[in-house]
Amino acid sequence: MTYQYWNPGMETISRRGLEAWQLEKLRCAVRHALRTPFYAKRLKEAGIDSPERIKTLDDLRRIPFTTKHDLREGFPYGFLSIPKEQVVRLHASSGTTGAPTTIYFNKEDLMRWTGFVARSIYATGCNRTDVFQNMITYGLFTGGLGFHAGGEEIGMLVIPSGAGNTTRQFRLMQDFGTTVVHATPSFLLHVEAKMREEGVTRENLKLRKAFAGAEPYSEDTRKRIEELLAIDVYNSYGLSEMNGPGVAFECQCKNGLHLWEDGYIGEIINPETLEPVREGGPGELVLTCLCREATPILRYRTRDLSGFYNGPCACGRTHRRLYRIKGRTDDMLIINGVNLFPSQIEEVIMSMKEVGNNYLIVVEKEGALDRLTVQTEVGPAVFTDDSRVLNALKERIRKTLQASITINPKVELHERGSLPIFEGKAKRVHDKRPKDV
Ligand code: DLL
Repeated sequence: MTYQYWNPGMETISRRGLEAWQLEKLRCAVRHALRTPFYAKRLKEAGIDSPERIKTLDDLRRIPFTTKHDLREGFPYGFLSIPKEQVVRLHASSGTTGAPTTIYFNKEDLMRWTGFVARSIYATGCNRTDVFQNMITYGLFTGGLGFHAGGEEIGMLVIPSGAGNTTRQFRLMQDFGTTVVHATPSFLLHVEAKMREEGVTRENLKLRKAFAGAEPYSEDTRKRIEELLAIDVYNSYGLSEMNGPGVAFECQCKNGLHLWEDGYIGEIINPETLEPVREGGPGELVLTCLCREATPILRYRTRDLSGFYNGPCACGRTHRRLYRIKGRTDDMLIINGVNLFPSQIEEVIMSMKEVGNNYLIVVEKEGALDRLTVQTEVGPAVFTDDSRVLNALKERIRKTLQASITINPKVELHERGSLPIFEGKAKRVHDKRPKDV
């Protein structure tokens, strides 16, 4: 296979060259950080009162971590390093789990971010002849405008369709010959189910590729979407605190996500001891943004669980690859003392062919104990007059889950299309246990 690079010099730079670049950019980031109310205090307390205190990349570890809590405390301007008149855009988290957090950009910040998204899209083999339908939420969420700008930078025809409304999405795909889409993996699974319902066949479409991200999903989910839609699916990782999408992305080898290390420094730590994890992980990903002036963020604890692959990638890029994100440390459920990530349940469900694309995880209190219920959709063939078919499948799913997660779940089977649909990030876990227990 031949590989194409958007920025060949930077994507294949030697590790030494990359580290020299990172050191220079880290000093710039510290210079900008010292101009913000938050870091002026935090960095000086840590003895870093000027960028010159950063002598080597190892000095990064002298910088204290930044958390979501810090960002909330700093709302609205505690992390702003430039005069407000120079800010040209802001993005914000929804604030559904607390006070909102806001990231500001100046013009150059936006250009740099766009460059990383363009580089990511190009790494999957797309070019200016592609027609790109951006089926994700526009607005304060970074997925819409971030991908939009990256696609335009490459010269693709970008259709800003936004999330939802599958009927209109299909019409746009057919009218304009869409070759690439971007969506959450859960919306892509829903698209496939809707295609069947609306009689749209793969042959009616020119679709070849999809970028799927913004939420965790398993390798089996990727395979399922690829098989059902006959396309290539590329994993896309990012977070608003680090601009948005375009932080790490899969290349055509689909074997880990290249972290764009000229824009972001990645570390993997043990979330309990906060010490670095050897051999690349697994552990919590910590990121330092090297490519934004308006809102510098240093050593941000993402809460995302990942790690680095060893060794080079066949594509020739020298930027290290992250494992598929398994989940967030704060997503972990403790069920009767056993730790469980929702992704472990998804892995089992998606590996069973007869189980549908949608599922929910419900946790309740039953007396003193926790009760886990997995609700999942199955095809019409199971709902016959003979309840033995249904019960046999239910039992098989239960046993397979129990063997994998060591918890005995209750399994409920639902008809296709009856569980809630998610246009944005899926909310698959309903933890109904009282919060103070
Ligand atoms: O989700 C940015 C984005 C937009 C990424 C479009 C990819 C595509 P936030 O809303 O701030 O930003 O959410 C960031 O989503 O910390 C992860 O927990 C999760 N996440 C994002 N991408 C992935 C992925 C955007 N590929 C949070 N796999 C992150 C697993 C992901 N989790």
